[in-house]
Amino acid sequence: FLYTYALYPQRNEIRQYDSLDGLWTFVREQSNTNGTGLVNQWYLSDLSTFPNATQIPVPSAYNDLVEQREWRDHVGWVWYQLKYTPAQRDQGLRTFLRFESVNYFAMVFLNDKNVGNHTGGHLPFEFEVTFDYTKINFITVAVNNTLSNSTIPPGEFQYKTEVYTINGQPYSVYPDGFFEQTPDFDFFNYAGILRSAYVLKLGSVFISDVWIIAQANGSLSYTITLDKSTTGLTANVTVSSLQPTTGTIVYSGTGLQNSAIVQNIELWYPRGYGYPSLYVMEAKLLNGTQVIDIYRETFGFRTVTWDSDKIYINGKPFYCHGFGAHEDFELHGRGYNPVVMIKDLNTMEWMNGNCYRTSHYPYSQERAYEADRRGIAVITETPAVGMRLFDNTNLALHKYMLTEMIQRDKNHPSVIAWSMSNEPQTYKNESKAYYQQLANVSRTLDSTRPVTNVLDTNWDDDQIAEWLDIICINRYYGWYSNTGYLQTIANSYIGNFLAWKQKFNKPMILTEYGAGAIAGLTREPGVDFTEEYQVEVIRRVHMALDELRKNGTITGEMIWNFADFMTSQSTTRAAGNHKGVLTRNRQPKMAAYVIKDRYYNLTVEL
Ligand code: GCB
Repeated sequence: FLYTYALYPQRNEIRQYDSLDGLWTFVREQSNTNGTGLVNQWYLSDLSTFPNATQIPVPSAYNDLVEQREWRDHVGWVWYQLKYTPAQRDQGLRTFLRFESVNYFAMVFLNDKNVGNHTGGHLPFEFEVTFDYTKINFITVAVNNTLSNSTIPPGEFQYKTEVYTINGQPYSVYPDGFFEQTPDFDFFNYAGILRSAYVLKLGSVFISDVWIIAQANGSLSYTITLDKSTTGLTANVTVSSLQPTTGTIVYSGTGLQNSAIVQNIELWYPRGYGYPSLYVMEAKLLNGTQVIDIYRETFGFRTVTWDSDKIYINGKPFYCHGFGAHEDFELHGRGYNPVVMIKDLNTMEWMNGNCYRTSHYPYSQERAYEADRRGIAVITETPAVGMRLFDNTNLALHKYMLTEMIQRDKNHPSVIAWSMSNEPQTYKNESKAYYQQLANVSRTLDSTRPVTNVLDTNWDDDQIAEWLDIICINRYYGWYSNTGYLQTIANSYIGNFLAWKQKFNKPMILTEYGAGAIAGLTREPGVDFTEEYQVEVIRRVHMALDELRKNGTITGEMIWNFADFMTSQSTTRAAGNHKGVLTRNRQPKMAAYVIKDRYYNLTVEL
């Protein structure tokens, strides 16, 4: 795997980029034809001349933009192409094609050349390219969304046949080549170029990474990495406050690496605990007196610590009350949309939430910057959901994804923990060594944040809890078990959490609980899938959480889910998962008001 540092694109005095967002030519291969386009080198053609060509917006999933079932449920290759004419004035700059997210496997071509490939749906990648300045260039991206045992997240892929013999003649149930693709996770496998794409234009040597570690005691250390090792270059670095006393320079220094104790800083706190003060580090790369690159990164001074019971931010016990969520919306699916992102964060704040988990993949980096600014604490999770096979192939890919994620998000003060995965089958013995290695990767890269994993195993069979700093647990008492028996809910939670606590004595967060409710479906007394039942289940869980919170067993809670979201089809899902306290359109169900009140009271109690 190729590691790219992939700093978030920036335009400034030195750096430029072109946005590649907009309509791209789009051609879908037949489902699972095993690469007709590659065999026939489609990247050599102008795809807009193909009879089945259409246009699809970037960023967006393609699945919900067409009426044909085969498009929505497509499994296999699709092709994106854009004609790009580079500006003459850019000759002499180094250029990179950058994609914030392509799900799942991407092969990127510039004209007749495969400039690079990337595996995994929700993290950025970039490849250096050489444009032809004398003509129109073709940027082609072939995307494959097929899931298997060795994709992360995994899925089942199975060809199916069933043949009766009727009067001596074969009678086949399934059409030729019929297959079933079943994701091992509970959300729709939206595919395509899901986030923005860019042409980055940089100088002959540039800043490829800035790693900032800033703690509550004012200690600051930074490392600037260049894209290639170059002697004789130096850096001028200043740090100034962004809010609330904008512009005050609190540090200036030189060198690609340095550290200091900065006086009189204002700390970054999650909302409810203080102000989320941010600073900006300006790194100027110098060749003698000539400025050859500038990168400005926001960050905050804050320290995350933990003991056996709690998480602390800047030494204050932090109780997270928030949401499991999805990047999911009508029409564009998992495609990035600033409108949805801002509405989501505003609605989280309206419900008085102070945290969320990026279930079940890293969210857009735009959102991480917004969480910094708003003071929302985030548990950032890799795309590993539903892991069941713990072999070396998956371990290598999983380590790669964890590394890419930490590389991308390390400077965000809002990120308070790294989650290695969601609900892996960690009752299996093989998971033990696998997760020990992953936890080591996390700690080696970033010793300033706790490492966690979201578990649905139990205290008596889980193999990996011992490697975790924080134990995150998903539980659905009163929904998947004891459905309808409200009186059993509170004790189920209390008993289960106390048993975990007794065995591992670590801080714990309930990262998922809840019940499905179809908006507008009501019954008194409530039954499953009514708004009343969702409220009743949630209230019972809150009774348990209050007890567990007061006796120090848990350090946080997150309702599943912030909003309804699309899944693949199943008899337990009605056009998606309805455990949202909001509808998919982000309008409140009854449960939203219960959460809003509870989170208000939790904020007031601080
Ligand atoms: C879980 C999963 C989540 C599902 C949820 C549910 O435990 O982590 O992805 O959507 O349960 O609603 O079943």
